[in-house]
Amino acid sequence: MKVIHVDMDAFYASVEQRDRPELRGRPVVVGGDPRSRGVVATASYEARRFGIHSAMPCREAYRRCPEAVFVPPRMAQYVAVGRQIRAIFHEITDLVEPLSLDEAYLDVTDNHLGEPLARTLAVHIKARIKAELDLTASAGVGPSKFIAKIASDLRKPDGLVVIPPERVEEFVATLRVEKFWSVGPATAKRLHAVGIRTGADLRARSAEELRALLGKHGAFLHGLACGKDERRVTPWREPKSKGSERTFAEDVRELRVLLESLDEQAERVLRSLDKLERTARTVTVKVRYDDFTTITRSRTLATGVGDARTLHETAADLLLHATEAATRPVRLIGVSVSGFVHDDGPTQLPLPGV
Ligand code: DCP
Ligand code: MG
Repeated sequence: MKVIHVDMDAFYASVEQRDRPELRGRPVVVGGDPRSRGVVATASYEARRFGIHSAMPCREAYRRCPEAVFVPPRMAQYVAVGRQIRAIFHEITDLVEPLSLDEAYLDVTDNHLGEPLARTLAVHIKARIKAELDLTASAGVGPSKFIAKIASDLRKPDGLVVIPPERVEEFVATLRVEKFWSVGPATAKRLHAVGIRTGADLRARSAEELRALLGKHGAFLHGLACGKDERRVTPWREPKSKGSERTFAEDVRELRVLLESLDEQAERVLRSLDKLERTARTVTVKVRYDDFTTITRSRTLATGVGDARTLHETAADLLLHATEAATRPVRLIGVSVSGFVHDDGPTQLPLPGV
């Protein structure tokens, strides 16, 4: 497997410096107001020299560098840039697994450019991000996700580190356990307590010994230390529908109760559609009667369902006119939407977790 991990440098701050040239070369802190209780989302590399970092209270950041420029985040802009970055990735391979707005794994073992050298692809991606978006990214190349991710972090900013398979062993040997995927402060502490500080220390122990110490996790870490990481790059797939359903504690005969439940569910479904930045044209109502017979009734609208009210009204209409709800007791009721249309233009790539 050939994996590239790409991570943008000081992402939010770099976008601000790009869009506001007067901020270039200056310490920039993206986050809350320095007088507020907010925390730092990220800091430009100029600000990091003062010891400012993500998750630090803004007040502390101000104390460390009063001349820093504090900028409120513009999420919509970062989402838009994240989408542009992702579009570049998708020109290389379909196997893109985003970890956040500014970070993704790419499995380039087979790629759309037919390029055998992952390093060449990483150079190409960085160059395109620079040329088209005027931003810098760091990339790591390796035979697994684990290696690629650590590599991308080694020479930030604007870094490129390639760890070929034959160098994995020595690379992992010198890694501190804190750097290992899945090792948080608590695990690190337990490992330190028994004298395990590096990948080499992990390898020197048997898988059984590590299992005795940390359970399954221990065996997994032993595998990582031996260069074993079988995790695939799994692209995020857009769901084909979004729905909600509710089983009642007791079968329901009153229409009012069914309609109230539909109302609640319509809200919920719309919220998840908003998250996906999608609207949908087909509304489906599902009803399960007291004898477990289950029916679905759908209607496709001319345009996308834009608000909870339209969704609720369509669902209620289906329930009243196309089902036997209320004349028969109902055990479960649900509403779902499908037939997604894009909110703003058909060329967008979906963004998970935003
Ligand atoms: N972020 C945040 N809060 C955090 C960490 C990150 O809001 N505690 C946001 C701001 C970052 C973005 O996510 O710009 C990406 O996070 P990274 O960890 O990749 O950090 P940066 O891209 O800012 O810097 P680096 O160059 O170290 O990757
Ligand atoms: Mg980053």
